[in-house]
Amino acid sequence: MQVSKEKIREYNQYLLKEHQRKFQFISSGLKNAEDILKKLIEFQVAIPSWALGSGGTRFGRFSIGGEPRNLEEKIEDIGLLHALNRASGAISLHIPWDIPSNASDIKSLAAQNNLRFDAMNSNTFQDQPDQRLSYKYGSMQHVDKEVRKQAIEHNIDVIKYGMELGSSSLTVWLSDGSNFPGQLNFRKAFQNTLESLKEVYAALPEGWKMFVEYKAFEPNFYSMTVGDWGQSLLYANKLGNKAFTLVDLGHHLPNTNIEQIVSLLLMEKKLGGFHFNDSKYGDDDLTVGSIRPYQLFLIFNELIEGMDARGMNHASDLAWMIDASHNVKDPLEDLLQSVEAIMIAYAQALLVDRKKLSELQNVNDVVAAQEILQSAFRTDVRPLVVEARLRNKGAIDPLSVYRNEKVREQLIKERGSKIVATGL
Ligand code: LRH
Ligand code: MN
Repeated sequence: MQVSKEKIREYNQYLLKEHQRKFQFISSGLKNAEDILKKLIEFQVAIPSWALGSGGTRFGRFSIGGEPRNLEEKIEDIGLLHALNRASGAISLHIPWDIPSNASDIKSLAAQNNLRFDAMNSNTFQDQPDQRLSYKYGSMQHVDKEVRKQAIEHNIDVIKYGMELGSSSLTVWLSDGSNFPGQLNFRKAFQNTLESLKEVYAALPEGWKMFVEYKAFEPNFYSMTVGDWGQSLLYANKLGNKAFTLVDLGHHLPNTNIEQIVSLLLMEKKLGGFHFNDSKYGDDDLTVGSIRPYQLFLIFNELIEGMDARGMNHASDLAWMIDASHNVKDPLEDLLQSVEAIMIAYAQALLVDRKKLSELQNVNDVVAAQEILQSAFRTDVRPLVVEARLRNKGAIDPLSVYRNEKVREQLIKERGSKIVATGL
């Protein structure tokens, strides 16, 4: 289902005056409004192909209806999101959930929807029906060389799909680990995993990157073989300069200072990208910014500080991806909210007077330094985010257009109410 530019312009008419009043108010108080707008317009977030249907937990899954039945419909749904917010211009595929039936058709359909392919994701955390060897006791860590070989070959296949689609990076998240003391030799598990990753790394085409995603627990609950940023950095350093760490916000132990991790990984030139979501307890995969918006702002604050210190391009030098699961919300509404939260946190962090902050840090003026950050976080930057979207031919209020156009109802009519999309 599509929402045309004309339709979006019509909806914007009603909200334009009020937006211009608010935009005038905030931009008149800013020296760098145009620079911030330019950065917001360029900033694109990749949408996970596995999060376009209703998610679930082991306790249950509640269908929303109208879920995409194939990769083509997933691309259309993301195309719709992008038409509304003009900040969702990329799709991150998960193999084998999204094997492209015909890569060139899929590539042109994505282009028609102004979408590019971001990182490809491999899957050695499930056994596929036609799979020879099981990943029950892990994949790249496995004591059996044949199982490791199977996992390596799968990742190389994923790279091939990505090359056909124009992707240029591979995310490797390994569910490998152990549930009980004594089950695993940690050192051998690390070395098996490193040897396996080296074979995948060797298969990376020119210009490709590998992202090593870490996770503290689940589905293993005693040890994870890529369990934290330190272990991921160890792998990335031992693999080479095409390998980087990937920070999924939900993959940390409670109260972890993620913004400090981000700052140090950037300093080490080993931060590859993000899986944005939010959580209160574990890997809850909730809407971005819905639980800890200040943490999200602090992460963007460190990102801008670190990226500007190295002259990096905010929009293209790191991989910006969402990784969420929608148990009670309409997946498309949830993703619209998540992209909005990311743009707001980025805009707030762009307000920070870094020169002043550094001067105050150099004289240990703790109160004034904190006030610099909190006044940026307490600034309503939504008119800046809306103006960037408007200049990008998007909707002033994507969620209300989505609802007024009765998109979900239409999708249910078109696709039925019982469809279960591939993914989590
Ligand atoms: C693991 C993870 C990983 C994906 C999966 C869908 O928790 O974050 O990034 O492969 O979710
Ligand atoms: Mn993830």
